[in-house]
Amino acid sequence: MPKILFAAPALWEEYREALPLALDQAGVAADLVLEADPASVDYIIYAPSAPLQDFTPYTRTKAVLSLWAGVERIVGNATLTQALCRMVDPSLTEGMVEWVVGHTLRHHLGMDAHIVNPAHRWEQNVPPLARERPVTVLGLGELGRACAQALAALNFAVTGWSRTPKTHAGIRCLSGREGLLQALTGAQVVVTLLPRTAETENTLNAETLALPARGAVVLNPGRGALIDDAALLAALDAGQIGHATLDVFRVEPLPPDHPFWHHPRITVTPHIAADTRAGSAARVIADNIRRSEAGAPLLHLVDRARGY
Ligand code: NDP
Ligand code: OXD
Repeated sequence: MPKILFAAPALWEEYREALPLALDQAGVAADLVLEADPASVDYIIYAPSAPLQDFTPYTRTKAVLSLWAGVERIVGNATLTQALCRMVDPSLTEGMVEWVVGHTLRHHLGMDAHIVNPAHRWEQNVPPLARERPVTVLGLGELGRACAQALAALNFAVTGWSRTPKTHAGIRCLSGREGLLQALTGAQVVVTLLPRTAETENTLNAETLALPARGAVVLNPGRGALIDDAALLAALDAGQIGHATLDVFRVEPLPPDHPFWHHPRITVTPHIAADTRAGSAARVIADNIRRSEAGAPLLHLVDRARGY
C-alpha cells in the first residue's frame, strides 16, 4: 500500500475528507499521513506553504504532487530529484476562464461608467462589438488556451502567444520574440497567463507596454513578476495603459503601502482568479497516483529545465 505524505498541513482541513474520498473512488488503497519517516514515503502532496523543503531523505518517493499550478517556488529546489507534477484541474481552468472573461467584459462594455454615475449622466457611449476588439493572451497553456477559446467564442479577435508554435481554431497563434511584438501591437486587452520563469520575468516592460493600443487594458492573473511594476505605473500615468486589473503580485499579500492599492486605474483582486478547489484537486491527485501505481506515466509533469 503506497504511503502518501500530505505535506501542506495548513491545507489539511480542506483535504481531510476530499482526499480519502477521491483515493477511494480512484480505487487506490493508500496510507495517507501527515508525518512519516521520509524513507517510507511514496508520494508527497505539496503546496508552497509546506514546511518541507529538503527532499533529500525521501529516497523512495516517486512523485511530488503540487496542489498549485504555478511551481516557481519549488522547481528550482536543488534537493528535489523526484518527479514533480503540477496541478491541472478542470475547476481551476473554469475559475480562470470566468475571471478573465468577466474582467474583459467589464472593460469591453465600459461597465464602470454605468455602475458609478453619481451625476446621472445620460452618455450613450456604445461599445464596439467584441469582433472589433483585439485581445491578446500571453500563454497558451492549460489556462491561457481555455481563456483564449472562451473569448474567441464570444467573438473577440483573439491572438495568443506561446513559447512553441501552436494552432488553435479561431485564435491567431504567435510565438517567439517577434511573435510577442506582433501579438501586443494594437491589442486593446492584454491577458498574462505565463508561468514565472527566468525568461518570462518582466515580459511586460517599458518597451512592450508601448505596443498595445493607447488606453489598452492589462489583466494579470499569471504572476506578479511577469510585469515590471514601475513600467506599468508609468504607462498608466501616461495614459498608454488605461487600466490594469491585477490578481498576482511580486509580494503577497500586496503590502498596504504598495502604489497598486492606491492607483485610480488599478483594480486589485487578492490572488483569487482561480482557486484550487479541494474536491476536484483531490481527484486529480488520486488519479495520478492510481496511474503511477498501475505503471502508467504520470500526468502534468514539470519540465525542470524549462521551469514550468
Ligand atoms: P501551462 O504550463 O499549461 O502553460 C504555460 C504557457 O506559457 C504555455 O503556453 C507556454 O508555452 C507559455 N510560456 C512559457 N514560457 C514562455 C516563454 N518564455 N515565452 C512564451 N511563452 C511561454 O500553465 P497554466 O496555463 O496551467 O498556468 C499558467 C500560470 O497561471 C501558472 O504558471 C501560474 O503562474 C498562473 N496561475 C494563477 C492562478 C491564479 O489564481 N491567479 C491560478 C493558477 C495558475 P508552450 O505552450 O510553448 O510551452
Ligand atoms: C496556482 C495559483 O498556481 O493559485 O495554483 O496561483
